[in-house]
Amino acid sequence: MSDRDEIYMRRCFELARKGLGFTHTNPLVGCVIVHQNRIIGEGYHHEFGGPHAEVNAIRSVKDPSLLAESTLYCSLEPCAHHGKTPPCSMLITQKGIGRVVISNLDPFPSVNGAGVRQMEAAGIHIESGCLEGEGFYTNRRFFLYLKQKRPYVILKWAQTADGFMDLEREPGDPVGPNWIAGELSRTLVHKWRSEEAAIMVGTNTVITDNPHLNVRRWTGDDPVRVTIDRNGRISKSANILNGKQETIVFTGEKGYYTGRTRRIQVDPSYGLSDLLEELYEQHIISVLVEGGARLLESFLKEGLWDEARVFTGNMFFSQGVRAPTILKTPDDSIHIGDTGLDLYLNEQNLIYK
Ligand code: AOF
Ligand code: ZN
Repeated sequence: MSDRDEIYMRRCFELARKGLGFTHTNPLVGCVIVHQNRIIGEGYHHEFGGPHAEVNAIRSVKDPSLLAESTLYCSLEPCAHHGKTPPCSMLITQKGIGRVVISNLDPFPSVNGAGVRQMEAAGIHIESGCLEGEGFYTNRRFFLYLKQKRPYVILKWAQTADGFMDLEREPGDPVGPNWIAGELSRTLVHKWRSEEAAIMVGTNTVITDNPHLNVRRWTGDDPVRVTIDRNGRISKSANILNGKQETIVFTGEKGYYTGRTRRIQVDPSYGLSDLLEELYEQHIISVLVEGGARLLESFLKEGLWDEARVFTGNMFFSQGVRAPTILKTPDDSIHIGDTGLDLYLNEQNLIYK
């Protein structure tokens, strides 16, 4: 594999990421077709159920007679199964494409190497494993969901410079949520909400903040709202129960859940891993956990997290609700205006095997 191959594969990842928030539970896939070192076609998977990246890339080529002398780059192994669309491996073979470079094999059980085998049997030269670490990172939600049978878990919180997440507040307190991070960070959080399949907060956060948990400062789909209300403490008039958005409530109480607000029965022994298993059953590929402190701590304690995004503002509270701590150095640190943003990856879960 050459440096050139890596350049084109990076373009595939760039294209793939355009689908973030729209393709779940399918992967993010980008595809580039190159003829004599010139890109003659590009495509990506835009939305769940839509054409695959390879189909879009092949369709975009103006002169199909060049395909036989071209290389097709794809961030994921072309599929070999008849799903919602016919197999891409067959299309590539029919078009007479001579060389295919891929990053990762597709862990989806009905593909998983079959795409490569089919194309090889047709005489296509295949090279796989090009930038496979980056490919895995691009599709980390998809890989983890299929292999661990649970959603990819992203923890998010904002803390003061002295490590507090909030002041001690009571329900209905006129103070309202103390937004610690800046305006731009709030917008970024709405973008993140649009990128994940679900968003989750604990009972106390619903009671004290009465959040809507929708996408307002960005465009895109609202995530499925998820909360736990073991003993039915959440008021029926809470925004989260307004039926305007798909919502799942894990509760021991029966009653008022109808339409887009679904209830999942829990008993006292029900833990976070049970909850994640159930979300997997509900086809939820990823979840953004936005608080409160206790829920975030539980995910951290049980090692049931894959990524954490922590804002640090400039203010000092001196007292209040302590923010969780992660005992490792951040994998990346940037500034969003005057707010710090640290990114932590849980390497234990993010190993490409
Ligand atoms: C995609 N987009 O670009 C590629 C995919 O139900 P289907 O027919 O859309 O098939 C979905 C599976 O196909 C998906 O889980 C993945 O394994 C494979 N490849 N899927 O949605 C793409 N290349
Ligand atoms: Zn396909």
